[in-house]
Amino acid sequence: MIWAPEMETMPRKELQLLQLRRLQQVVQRAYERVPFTRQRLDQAGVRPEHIKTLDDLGRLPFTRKSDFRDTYPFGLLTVPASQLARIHASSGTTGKPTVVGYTSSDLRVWAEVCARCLASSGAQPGDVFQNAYGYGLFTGGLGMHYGAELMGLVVVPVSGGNTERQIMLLQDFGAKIIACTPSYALTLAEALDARGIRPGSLPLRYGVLGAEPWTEAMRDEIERKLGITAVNIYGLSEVIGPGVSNECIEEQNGAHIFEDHFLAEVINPRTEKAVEFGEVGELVFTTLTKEALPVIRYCTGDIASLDPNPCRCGRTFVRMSRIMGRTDDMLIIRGVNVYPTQVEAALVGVAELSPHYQLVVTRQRTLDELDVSIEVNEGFTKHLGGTFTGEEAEVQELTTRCQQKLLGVLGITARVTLVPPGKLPRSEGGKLRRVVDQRKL
Ligand code: DLL
Repeated sequence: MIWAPEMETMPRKELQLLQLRRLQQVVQRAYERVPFTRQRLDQAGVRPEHIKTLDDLGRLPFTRKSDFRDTYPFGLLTVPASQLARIHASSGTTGKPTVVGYTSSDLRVWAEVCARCLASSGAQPGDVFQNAYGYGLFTGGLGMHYGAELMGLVVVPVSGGNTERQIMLLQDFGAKIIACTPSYALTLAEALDARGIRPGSLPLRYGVLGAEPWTEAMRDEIERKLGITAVNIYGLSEVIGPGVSNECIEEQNGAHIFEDHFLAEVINPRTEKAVEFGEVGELVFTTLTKEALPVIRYCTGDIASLDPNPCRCGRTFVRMSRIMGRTDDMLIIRGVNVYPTQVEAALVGVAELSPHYQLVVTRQRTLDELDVSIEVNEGFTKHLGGTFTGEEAEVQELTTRCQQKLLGVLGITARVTLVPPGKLPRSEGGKLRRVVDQRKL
């Protein structure tokens, strides 16, 4: 279902007028109230009244993660901290977290976009919704919680982790829709399997999965193992949290960006110029309705492309591709750009393997080495008589096959290690870190 049809199916021309009006207001507000932003605009020689068309967006300076760090904790707010209704924070790469604040009006907008996400993921008012995103400073849990309440779902606020209890609640409360990270969805699938619970025996039908990168191959695994339709939800704290975009169940092919609230651009991160629709680059967002913390041209570090083609679901909002990687988790190995998701796309789905893998990058003197560990599945272990040691001819053959696949996709040779089922780290409820770059340590 479409939660807000008057917005989500608005003709593009009308939408652009709305966006322009909101953009003008937001730039004005930030310029008047945030000394940091005023200084940035002054330096760039732009004043709010210069924004006459949507194309003038390109004249505004970018905002970056480092700007949050430099103004920690409240320097980017348009209101005194005493006027906030809530504060969230996400872990920064170094030391201090990235802090984001919301007024009560912001919380209403946030609930609205999260309600839209749930509706486009298959939820109907009255459905039981198991919310397995972490509650707390992380935006996932509370963001989805209020969206779900707004749309009339029956919320089970279980938060992340505690798989035993998750399963009991899935069985006893009969959630039809679940929200969690894709890696945690796999953890749940495995736990159900280990207890001999057939997914078909549960009322669970839909998954709203995101907060970390995943691939189509991973979607296939999750859908098959949990017996659900899984869609991708995207968002980030600096822009609002979950609810920036969400796939529709009709197409499951790109997440509609809620463009009445968030203006999207894709730029080439080197030249900082906008790229064409369909071309891959860095996602940049400008918030159009946020009060406490409007962000202007926030460079997300997330790599994706935009698709303006009409969608079967009827929404007129552009769709963004999956996040193909990040400008900063992009590994450069022997001069070649490598994204962990490329490894996932190459190996997940190989019949003998399970979807659990880890990348370790090391440097022997001057040469970078990429080690990819991936688990074989139970079937393969059984086929070897249950004694997986890594030395059999079949193991050698499979290793070589994986190496060749990786070479084909990455263009570099990786060392592949097949490991027995259950040996690699699992998501314990939140985002899973799949890359260990020992070159930096
Ligand atoms: O992860 C918000 C969120 C919660 C999104 C629940 C979806 C569901 P942060 O902790 O600030 O916020 O992390 C934001 O996570 O810049 C991306 O790199 C990554 N990310 C979020 N969603 C996706 C996704 C939340 N669907 C950062 N695919 C973003 C790939 C994602 N990466």
